[in-house]
Amino acid sequence: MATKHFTQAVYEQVLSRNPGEAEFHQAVKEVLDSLEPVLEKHPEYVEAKILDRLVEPERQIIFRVPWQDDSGTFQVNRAFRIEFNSALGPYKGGIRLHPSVYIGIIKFLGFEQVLKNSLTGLMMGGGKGGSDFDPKGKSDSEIMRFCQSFMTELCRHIGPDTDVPAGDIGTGGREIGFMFGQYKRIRNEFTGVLTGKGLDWGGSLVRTEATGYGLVYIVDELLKDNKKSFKDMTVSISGSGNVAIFATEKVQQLGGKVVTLSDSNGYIHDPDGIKLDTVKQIKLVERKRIKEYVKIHKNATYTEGCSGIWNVKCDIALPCATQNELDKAGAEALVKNGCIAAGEGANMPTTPEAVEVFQSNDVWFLPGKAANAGGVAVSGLEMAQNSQRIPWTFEKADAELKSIMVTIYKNISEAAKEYDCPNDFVAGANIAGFIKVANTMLAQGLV
Ligand code: NDP
Ligand code: 2IT
Repeated sequence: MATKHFTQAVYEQVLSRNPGEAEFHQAVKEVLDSLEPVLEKHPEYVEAKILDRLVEPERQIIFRVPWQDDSGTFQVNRAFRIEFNSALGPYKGGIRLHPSVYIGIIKFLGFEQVLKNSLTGLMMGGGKGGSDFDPKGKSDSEIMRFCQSFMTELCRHIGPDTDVPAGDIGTGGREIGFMFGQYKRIRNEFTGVLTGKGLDWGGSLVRTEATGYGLVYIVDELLKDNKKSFKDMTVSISGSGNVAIFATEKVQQLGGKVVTLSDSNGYIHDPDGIKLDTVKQIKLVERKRIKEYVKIHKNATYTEGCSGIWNVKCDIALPCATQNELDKAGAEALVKNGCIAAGEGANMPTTPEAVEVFQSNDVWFLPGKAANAGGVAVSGLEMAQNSQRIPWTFEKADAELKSIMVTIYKNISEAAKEYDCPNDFVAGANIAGFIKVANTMLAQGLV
């Protein structure tokens, strides 16, 4: 089939142009596989080389970040900003600070972000940034000096109408504050150049909670569509950062019971239901490890290592830590224990083999670019409030978030039905996200 040959050629080009970037290859392959039937129906996309252009970032910036640690020693990190696609608006996407960061991770995240941002219905292109800097164990002063040096270089490439970074793994409110301060100082501008800002200086209510809440809103919509709800559901969540904490909060508000959380060292299981106040104190206030939890709640257990978390019996699984954390064995264990749905709070936490296990066992599976879009959606609302110079109430931002997540569910379900794969939300999200970007790229000419 001609179009099959066409996506194969695009994929081969991606492999040869981006050697060794396994996560980027994985993200592209999943999308290209979903788009075969779309290309059959739309030869104009093939002719205009939309896919060839979509997989090649518009701009890739790699830079050095020198900084001084508390002992006076000079340190050097490597940082990236990939400005992937600006068809729908300024580049938009988070900054990841984690020792595993290299260009393949940032490209995969930037590529996902293009389609995710399209799904939100807001005017945002896609981008992503980050560094191999490890914030763990660093003092506030070290974090500040790193963030200032990082922004000293990045500030020349970004702007409120050009590229608007935000948080991701390792980048939260503290880091955004230091980065914003340095941008303002160098550029002499107080603008909405970053999202996830503090509430006193241009941040949006609900942005902190948005990714976790949005994840639960979209899974709730899926459940309602199938005459079910979170009430009395047992939910397994991985991670214990921003996304995991606020997903837990919303599940609990809707009457579900969250029984697990984790970090990169291991996981906790509390059969009585996670006590979120304890988790917030350990993670957000003390910045300690999740295993501290079992010192306080004696019925809970801590297990070293992460993969066993998916052996805990649950109705719904929400992986909220990092890429490829839920593999085939994990998915098989979830299926065996009667899990009915999985939603990705993290970006690409489920391996392709695990997705296959879910789909072939009729476990509803919501992919990250739809399920975790609530974070960037409220970032888009923060940009709107910054432009208006008027903050919205919590209720207004939360209602907008909910409405965006419900609309995403509707759009991806309809796309899946239109392309004869009902309930394949991976295909639905890729197709619905892609079509808007593709039509816009056609309209904007060869750029
Ligand atoms: P945080 O830094 O707040 O938390 C990350 C959590 O994941 C921590 O518990 C961390 O444990 C764990 N984790 C990180 N790396 C690994 C690893 N290699 N193996 C096991 N666990 C790991 O980040 P967020 O909660 O913001 O992000 C979590 C995921 O959600 C990421 O995939 C991110 O891209 C995605 N996401 C985030 C959004 C946001 O608005 N923040 C929006 C959309 C998606 P440890 O402390 O041990 O490192
Ligand atoms: O992966 C993501 O969508 C994010 N880390 C949030 C990006 C943003 O710009 O809010």
